[in-house]
Amino acid sequence: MHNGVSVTQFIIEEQRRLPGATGDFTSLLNDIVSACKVISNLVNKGALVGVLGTAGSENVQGETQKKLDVITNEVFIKSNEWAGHLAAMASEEEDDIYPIPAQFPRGKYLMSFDPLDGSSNIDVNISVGTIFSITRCPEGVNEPTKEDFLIPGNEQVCAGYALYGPSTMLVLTTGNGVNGFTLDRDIGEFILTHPNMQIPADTREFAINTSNQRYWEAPVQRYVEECLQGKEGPRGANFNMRWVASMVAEVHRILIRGGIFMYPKDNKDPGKAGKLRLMYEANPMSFIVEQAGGASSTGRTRILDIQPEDIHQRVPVILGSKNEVERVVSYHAE
Ligand code: AHM
Ligand code: MG
Repeated sequence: MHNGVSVTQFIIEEQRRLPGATGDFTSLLNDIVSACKVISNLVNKGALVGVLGTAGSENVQGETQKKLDVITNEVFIKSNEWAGHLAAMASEEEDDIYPIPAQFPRGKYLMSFDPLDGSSNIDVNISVGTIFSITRCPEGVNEPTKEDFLIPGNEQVCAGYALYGPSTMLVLTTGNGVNGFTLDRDIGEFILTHPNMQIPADTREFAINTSNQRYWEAPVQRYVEECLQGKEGPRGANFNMRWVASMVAEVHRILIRGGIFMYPKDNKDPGKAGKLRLMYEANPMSFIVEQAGGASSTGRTRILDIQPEDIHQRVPVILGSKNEVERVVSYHAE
């Protein structure tokens, strides 16, 4: 027996407070939790179970897929397709949406996910994660198409991530704050360890891949330059820098101790608005960050207000401690 609150208990209690809740959503979350436990186990065993290395294929974005990208995508789909809660799924690793196969009942939710984010870190044994976002399937739609997924982030019902780090954690929001759960492997349950997570409004830590510096726009150049000047510069304070190259790990750090994360617009490839994907990365993370008191913007627009145009759309992302994000946004406005 454990004495903590399990994620299942937490969700059931949260749903009970909502009039008209059917238990459907609780059950969907249970399937997601199960998928994350399976992925955690695979990531944890790594080379012992032969899952490291490349798969020899490319995804729709033209990126080389890792074996674990492919395997975890399969795990997420198989865990979530059968129970009758979803109408369709969209994955970073799939060209098209995945409608629920005809042998299963269709439900009222749509789910978008990145089964293994930060996959360049798998082979070097650095933290990776899974990110997911749930929206309601538009009223009256039984055979959803790509277009039905193009719902702005501010309509998400739930967003979350699993972080496969020194411990495996699940962090969730249903629009009522952010809560973190740690996987207790001995009992196989995620236990509430980080209730009501809050991002401090101020920070002295930034995260950006500076190898792209020559491609950044002027406002981001200015912000980073001012941080680098430290005590002697206009900010009058020394800044620290981190870059894990796993967005889940960066967002988690920011939820724990504050910070700003940027994958900004740059002119490296004029065909791409940024690196990160709106549906699988930017929207769910922005929902979590805002629910924890932080802010999230492209530099010009609040991410949750963007009307998506394509399921694989990319956007610039600047998120984290509110006052720093607002500063970068104000530099864009000048
Ligand atoms: P992925 O979904 O293909 O793993 O790419 C997303 C990742 C993010 O987790 C991370 O913030 C970023 O890509 C790192 O990019 P870079 O390698 O350019 O620093
Ligand atoms: Mg990925």
